[in-house]
Parts: sequence; C-alpha cells; structure tokens
Amino acid sequence: MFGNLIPQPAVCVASPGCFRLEGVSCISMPAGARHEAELLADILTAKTGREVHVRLDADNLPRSGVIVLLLEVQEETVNEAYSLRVTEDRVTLRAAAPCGLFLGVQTIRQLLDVPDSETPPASLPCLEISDLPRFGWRGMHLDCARHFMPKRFILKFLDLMARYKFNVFHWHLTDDQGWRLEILRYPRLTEISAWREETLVGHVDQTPHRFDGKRHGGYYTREDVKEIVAYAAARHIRVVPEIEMPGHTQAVLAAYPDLGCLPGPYSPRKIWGISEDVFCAGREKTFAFLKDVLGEVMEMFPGPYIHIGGDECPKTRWRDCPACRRRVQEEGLASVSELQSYFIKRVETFLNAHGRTLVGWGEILEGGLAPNAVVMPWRFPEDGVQAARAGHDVVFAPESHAYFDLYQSEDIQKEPLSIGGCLPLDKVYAYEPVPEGLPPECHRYILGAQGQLWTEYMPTPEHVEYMAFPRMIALSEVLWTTKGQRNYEEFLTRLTGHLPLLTRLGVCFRNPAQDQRGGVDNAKLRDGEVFA
Ligand code: TNX
Repeated sequence: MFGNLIPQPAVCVASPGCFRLEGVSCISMPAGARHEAELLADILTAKTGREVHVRLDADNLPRSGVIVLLLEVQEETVNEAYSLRVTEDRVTLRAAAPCGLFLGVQTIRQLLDVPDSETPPASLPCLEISDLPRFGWRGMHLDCARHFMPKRFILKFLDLMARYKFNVFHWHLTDDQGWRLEILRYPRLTEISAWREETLVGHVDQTPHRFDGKRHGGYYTREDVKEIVAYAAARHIRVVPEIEMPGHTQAVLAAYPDLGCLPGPYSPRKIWGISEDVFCAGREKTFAFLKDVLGEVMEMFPGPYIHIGGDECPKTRWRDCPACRRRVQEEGLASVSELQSYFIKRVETFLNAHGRTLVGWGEILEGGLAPNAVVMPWRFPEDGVQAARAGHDVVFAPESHAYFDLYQSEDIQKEPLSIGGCLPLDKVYAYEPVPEGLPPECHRYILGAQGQLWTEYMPTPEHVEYMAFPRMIALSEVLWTTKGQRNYEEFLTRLTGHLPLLTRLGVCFRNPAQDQRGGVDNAKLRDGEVFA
C-alpha cells in the first residue's frame, strides 16, 4: 500500500523527498498527447495558481521543475498501462498510448488531491509507479429512463468516473417509464414517450399505489449526446447506449401503438416493475422502426458496442397475437418463447452489418445466443460461464455485488427508500468477477464488470450520488487492482482520505464511518423528498 491511491497501482515504490509544483516551468509532450498534457497543465495551474506551459520539443529542457510525457511503443503494448517516476527534479510519465498517459495523469491528480500525511502541499512524493488495469471493461451504468438526469449531472458523473479510472459509461436511455433520446424520424418518441403523467410515491410493494400527480420527463437532443460523447471521449471513456427491446418498451408503444401486439392505447408507465406490453415480434413494422432508430443511434454513438437490453421480456402478448404466432410458424420455431432469440438475432445481423457489436443482458442466452453477442449477466454468474465457454465476451453486472440501487446498510430505517436487498460496501469490495469453475483458457472472455444505477427510487442526481458513492470507488479497485493486492481494512483507510475530496467536488456520498448519511437530512429522503 502507498499513500491514498484508489484504485491501488500494480507496483509502487516510494522514496524520500518530493517534487515541488511551485518550481514547474513546463510540460514537455509528444505529438499525439497534447490533450493529456493540457489536461495536466490545467490541473497544475488550478493547484498552484500559476500558468504551466506545454511544449512539443524535449530538447534543452531545464534541469529541474520539468514534467515529461512520453509515448513509447513497447513490444507487448497494453494501451492502458503507464509508468510514473517522480524525482525531486523531474516527473516522467510514460505510456504506449494516449489513454495510458491519461490514466497516469489521473494518478498524478489523485496524488495531489488526496495527499498522504507526509507529503507537503502542492508537491508530489518521490516514487516509481508501474501500473496497468486487471480488466479492460471497467464500467458504470446509469438509468436515465426511470428518472431523467440533467446533462450537467452526466458530465459530472463522467468526470468522477475518470478520476477512478472507469472507462465505460453504459447509458440506459429507454424503458417502460420513458424514452430519453431524440430520434429525428420519430418525433413522437420525444413528444410523447419522454413524458409520463405522474410517478409512483413510495415502494411499488406498498398498495394501494399513490402517485405524485407531477408530470415527469425529459430527453437528450442530438447536440446533448454529441457533447456527452465528446466529453467522455476526452476522458477515454467509451459510451455504450442502451435501447431496450423487445421488452421494457411500453413508453414507445404510447407514441407508436402499431408496434405492439394490442391496439392500445398505451401510456408511459407510472409504476415500477415489468410491463407485459412489449414490441410485437410478428410485424415487420417493428423491425423497420428499430432499423431506423438504431441507424440514428449509430450516427450519434461512434463506439463499437450497442446495448439492446433484452432483459425481462414477458411472452404474454406474443402468445395471443396472430402476427407473432404466424412468425413462429413461418420461422419454424418451437414456441413463442423462441421469438426472443429470433428478435435479438435479427437485430444483431443489422448491427453487425454496420460494424457494431451487440450487447445484451443475460436473458439473450434464452433460446440460443446471437452469434457475436457480448453477454451481460446480471442474475446468474453461470450465464457468464456458459457464454464464455461458447467463446462470447462477457461483462458482469451482478445484482449480488454491483447493483447500487440496493440498500447500503441493514438498518434501512436510516436509509432512503430503496428497491430492497442490501449491498454493503465490503461486499462490493469482495466481488470477484472471474467465476469459479471457468476454465483458465476462457478467462480472456471476461472483459470486466460494471456497477448498476437503476433509478426507480433515485429521483435526483444527489440521490444517485448517495447510492453510488462510495460503492463505485470500491468497485474501481475490484476492476483495476489484482485480487491478491486487495485488502478491505486498508482500503477503508485510504477511502477516508477521499471523503474530503468528494465533499469539495460536491458529491453527496454516504459516509461509511457512521451508519448514517453524510450531511443530508435523512428523514426527508424517507418521505420520498429529494436531496437538498
Ligand atoms: C432488473 S437488471 C432490471 C431493471 C430494474 C432492476 C432493479 C435488468 C437487466 N433489469 O429493469 O431496474 O432490476 O434492480
């Protein structure tokens, strides 16, 4: 263990002395790393109040007060690896790719933001770090369908992700309760599907249901998406949009009832849980709509992965639908249940033809996996074992260890209303993504894992932060640091050093030191009120 770094680097050797920022005259950078160098310059300027210049040439550098960034292609290139050497005269950050430099800059940023007790202010301790992540997919999911989250919060969230070296933002944009993405060809998605008349108050299990009587909604324009995707890219975070199908689509049917099995009318759902109203798998209209929508999604999101949901799709409507039954016959399927995999495979063919990879929740295994799909198991780790054994990439999103909508303590009277269950910090930290029983030759298919923020019971950004922090900080170490290096007690010590930083950043976190929330009036939350 060294200092307060989270996630802990692979190798870190400390030595006496420090590098003082006040003497920094310049940052030397290679062509291709201007962005990372400027980012570091901004960080240093903010710390010292003095402007730091970046320069391209590495010749005639002063003897001291220099920060050097280097891009060096090594034999076995790991893009996210970096090394950092701090001496009293010079800081040298090396990587094979700009994203490695970016991650190294995050380490420097954290050394300054969360200093250990021995390092004087505005200086870096002398050390040598050699670092690389354990997993390549270190994700955070955010549900903006159940509750719309403003753009400024998405940007703040991305920034926090970057500080803890997350690199995938899984953006849940559509669900029964709302559609959040502007689609030019289907304006009713944002006129109708993006707005619900009112929202359930209290837990869905408490009956009779009560409602708030307030219209809720919102959506992201193409301009918003462009800004968010660029903001993420500048932080080496990949955005994976999720467009749900065939289930979790009631809000779409409100605008385009022709896409359902029944004539409707439908409206965006006001309560939580699973709607039986799903896309009709029999009519061609559904697939034409999805091609158009996914076509626009691909224009907005340049990354390789498109998440199509695929979870929790009841087959009730399909059973009684003449079009669905005809499809079952024509395709020679055994039953309407097989329409699920028929649906996903058809959408995959379309996405693959456009050079994209389909990602879906564990249920896409039902009835046979689409040939090139990435599977995201959430209920059963065995889903991941099955998929990896069949040569499919897997990203775990386990309900058991990474659902941040669960309570953070057993003492639920002291916690804001949540969906239920309990996921305390130590359990997140103890998570092991590679399932037992997976043959070693299949380990390479485990791309990584991610934390989930389902927002049925999180109406505001502050509430999301409360549920995410510090659990996502624990997850960051699970995904970055080797298993053998993890130690919970020692992690808690480092985490304590991060709490003042979170406060400075305006993050409404749950303080793990006490069994109560840090700084916000709990009673308000229990009454379903929003955070201040
Ligand atoms: C299950 S996980 C869902 C979501 C809910 C979540 C609540 C998954 C793929 N589907 O629709 O929001 O549980 O924890």
